[in-house]
Amino acid sequence: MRWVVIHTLADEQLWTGRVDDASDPAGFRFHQVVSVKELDELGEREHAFGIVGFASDEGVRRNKGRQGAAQGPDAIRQQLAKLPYNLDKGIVPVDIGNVHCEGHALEEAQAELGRHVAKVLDKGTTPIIFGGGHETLYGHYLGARDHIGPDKTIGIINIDAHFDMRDDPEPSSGTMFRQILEEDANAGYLCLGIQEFGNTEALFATARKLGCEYMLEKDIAANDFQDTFTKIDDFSKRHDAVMMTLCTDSIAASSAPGVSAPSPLGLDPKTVKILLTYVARKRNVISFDISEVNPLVDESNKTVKLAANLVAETMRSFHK
Ligand SMILES: [Mn+2]
Repeated sequence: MRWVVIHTLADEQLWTGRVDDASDPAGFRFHQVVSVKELDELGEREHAFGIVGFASDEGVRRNKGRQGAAQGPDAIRQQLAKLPYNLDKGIVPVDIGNVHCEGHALEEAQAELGRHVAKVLDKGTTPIIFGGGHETLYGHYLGARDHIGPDKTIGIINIDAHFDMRDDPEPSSGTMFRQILEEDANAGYLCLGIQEFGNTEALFATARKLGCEYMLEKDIAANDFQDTFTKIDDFSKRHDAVMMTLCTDSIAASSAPGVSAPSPLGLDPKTVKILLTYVARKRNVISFDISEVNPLVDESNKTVKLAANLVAETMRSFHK
């Protein structure tokens, strides 16, 4: 039988929370400004950001991880809803709902996510994608590539403990960057936060062979971030468009236990905030996804809360 890919409108009930002030925008929280719309209702440059959820952990299942990231998009919405809306009040975010991966139809769901992302970009709106396992990134990439066309160069900056370049025959949450670099001669890959004991020597060799640029977790914050910033500057300059993706398992397990594969020696969350906000300021950054938030294995919702805060910080920094 063939599984279908389903799109659902975001539940308005997710965008609720405390009301400090019902009329003064200075007192608003996210739930008071985010509107829920169908993709087809988006106007030209009507919204600064378009939130799209990818309710999938099929890639995590195929990669033999702990499933639950399909619950990520709605959990992140619920937490983000409660945060103060300390962003530009002019053009506000819109939520166009979730693309669901039903059954094992990952490739179809990624293609559908790509159609959503491309359409949001075509409307002059910045996609903010809530995963989903890190297989979200592949759908994100399809949409970004479709939007910019085949000839422009696209650079992907990934904050991750893992390369996600496995040589498995079936696409999963561990294969996306190998897929992209093998298929797309105009794509570049910069990975920040690699754990030495999170990847085999063979994966390091694959990364080097396919031209992946990377920085180890232990080197990111050294020299007051100057080496990292230089690397990001150089990488951004070499690509027409840049996409950004955060694999939440790059963050230390003490701060982000709610992921499929926790990193005991992962990055400090404040370091990740610095990386996200630095990259978001680049003029040619076009989109962002946060992946691998798994509410089912979280502790006291702290990974979900961290994710919502990182999303808000990233949105506030976009093109600033
Ligand atoms: Mn990853």
